Amino acid sequence: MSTNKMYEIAKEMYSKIGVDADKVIATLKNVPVSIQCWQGDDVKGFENQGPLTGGIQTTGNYPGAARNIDELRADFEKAASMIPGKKKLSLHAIYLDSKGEKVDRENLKPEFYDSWIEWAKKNGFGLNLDPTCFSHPNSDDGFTLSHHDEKIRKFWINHVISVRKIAEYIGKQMGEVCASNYWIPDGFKDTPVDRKGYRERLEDSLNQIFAVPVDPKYNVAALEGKVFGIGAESCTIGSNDFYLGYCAKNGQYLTLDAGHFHPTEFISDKISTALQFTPGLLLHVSRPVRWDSDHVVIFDDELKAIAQEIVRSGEMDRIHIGLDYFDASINRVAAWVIGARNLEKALLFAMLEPTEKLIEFETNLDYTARLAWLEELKSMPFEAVWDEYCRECGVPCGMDWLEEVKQYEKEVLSKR
Ligand code: RNT
Ligand code: ZN
Repeated sequence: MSTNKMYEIAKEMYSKIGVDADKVIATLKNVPVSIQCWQGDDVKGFENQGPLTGGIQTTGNYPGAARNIDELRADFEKAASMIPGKKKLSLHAIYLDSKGEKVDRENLKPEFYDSWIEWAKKNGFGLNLDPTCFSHPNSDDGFTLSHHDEKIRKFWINHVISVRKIAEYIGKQMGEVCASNYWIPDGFKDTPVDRKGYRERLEDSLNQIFAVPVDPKYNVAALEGKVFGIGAESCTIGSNDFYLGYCAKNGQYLTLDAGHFHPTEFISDKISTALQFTPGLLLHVSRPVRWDSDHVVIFDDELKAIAQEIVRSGEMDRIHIGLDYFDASINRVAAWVIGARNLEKALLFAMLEPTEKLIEFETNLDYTARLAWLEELKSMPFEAVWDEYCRECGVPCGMDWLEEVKQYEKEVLSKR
């Protein structure tokens, strides 16, 4: 049966349960999703050749990683041509284009990002920019914004402030908000004594950073907590509690990364709380496997639950949806495509839900009907709507994209 016919039937079935599939497709097309640039080169960036630090790790040695800006851009363009929907690229400060100029992270200049702006505009992508508080000699002992050494702490405050201004500049150039995720890796390998002192200094650093005004139309910053990192197993200064408190008190955005909690804790359950007490959220949709392993996002129950919470909240404009994973054990372009398509799929799946009807069951204490319907929805003809969405976005349907990636690998990636 042709895709069109299948879609027509699916549409009718969804309309019987009160869901307008055409409308869902039209809405989803305009929901921006951020894709992490760092999947393309194993979080190396273009500032120096130092090791990846901060307690995160990319594992695998699949050939073909991008080695420079041109390769990273070409790879991302390839991936983006297979991902439906409105895309933003999330950059880290270390992906700057300084054209050989030696870089001082304390004083990054907006012009280092001009070529990204030009490229993004040409390709119809949005841009986000994060400060990089890792992979630098000044973070080698594991501390940045909470450091007891005032000189080092000041260095990192200045770095984040310079990125804050550049992010606002990018937002102005792009004519839309540039979101910044602040992830501060600071933590202790072994049990610390002065947790209080480190947390107070982190708070003070953030206060100094947020004292520098930016236009929220062009930049918002979100704070990302974490339970532990490699080499920082005993205490993370910027825990989720710390940031939830900070954001609620100071009116800042909170970041929830799916890999940053204890293995039986899920961010899908945290979205509604965070939305209630903060101005908004940034999501790092990721997939932890036993630890914060940053596996490629798959279409699993938690991904669906995250998407349902986003959609059911009715607050999409307060949520910056982004991906965060880096798998170096498979083709990196495919990693982008698989994870981003899955996130789009999960959003579509969630948007095809008759939420009001389900809420009505719940309110009437008819949990039987609620359960029956939630189960029934899983076998509705969702795939036909997904294919139609891909078709309308001009990206491959079904598995057609894989051949393209294989071809790209043969012609481009394997020659690196
Ligand atoms: C690390 C955080 C952080 C990074 C990126 C590179 O645990 O998740 O978001 O993955 O900033
Ligand atoms: Zn993250």
